[in-house]
Amino acid sequence: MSTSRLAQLLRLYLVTDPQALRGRTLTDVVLQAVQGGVTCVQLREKTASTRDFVALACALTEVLKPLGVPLVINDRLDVALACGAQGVHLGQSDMPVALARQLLPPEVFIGWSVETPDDVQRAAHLPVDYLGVSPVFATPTKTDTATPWGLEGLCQVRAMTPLPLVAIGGIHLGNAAEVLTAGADGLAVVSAICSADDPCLAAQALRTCVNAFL
Ligand code: TPS
Repeated sequence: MSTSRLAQLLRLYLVTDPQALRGRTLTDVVLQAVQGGVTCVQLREKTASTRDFVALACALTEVLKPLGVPLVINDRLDVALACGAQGVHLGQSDMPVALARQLLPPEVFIGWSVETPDDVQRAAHLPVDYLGVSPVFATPTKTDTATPWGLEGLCQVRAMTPLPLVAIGGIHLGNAAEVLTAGADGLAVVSAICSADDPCLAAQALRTCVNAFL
């Protein structure tokens, strides 16, 4: 896939968290979010059994494939392979990306979280397809994060790499425009959509904001 096509697919990127769903099912929230205009979905399960993770991934694949929305699996290559996901997202303490590249079919794209300028420099020599600039702002959703980049940090990352950049961490409608202005190709959110009263409306509002930057 070309870099510009991938950047397009990452414009409004929903990352799931079972704890953010407020009692609703994952599939319901994902479907509403896609109706609202989410362009990519990452399944992120930190405590599920492998069996449950695979079952969820397969269920989401069935829902998303006909809609043309790519599914990305967080951390677990085996789960991605089992469900035929389009992408894998890896953090700094996950499987090394060079090894992941060897294990995955060439059409499966790989995203990598960058937490420091050193990480961004390393990415230039690694087989990664996009970077997650993480976290841009402090977030209660993930508490084991590095120091936030802030908008200036995001601008610096933009200047350092031609790779598609997805900004994540504390992003919501109120700061989305400045995050895009700072150079992100896409917005990745957990709580702004998963925990919204109406995930469809929340996604719609964010998508309108993203579209204004097209
Ligand atoms: C594309 N990550 C960093 S901050 C955060 C997560 C899950 C929570 C954001 O929650 N980049 C990508 N995917 C990931 N899973 C990460 C980084 C890791 P909220 O939007 O509620 O602030």
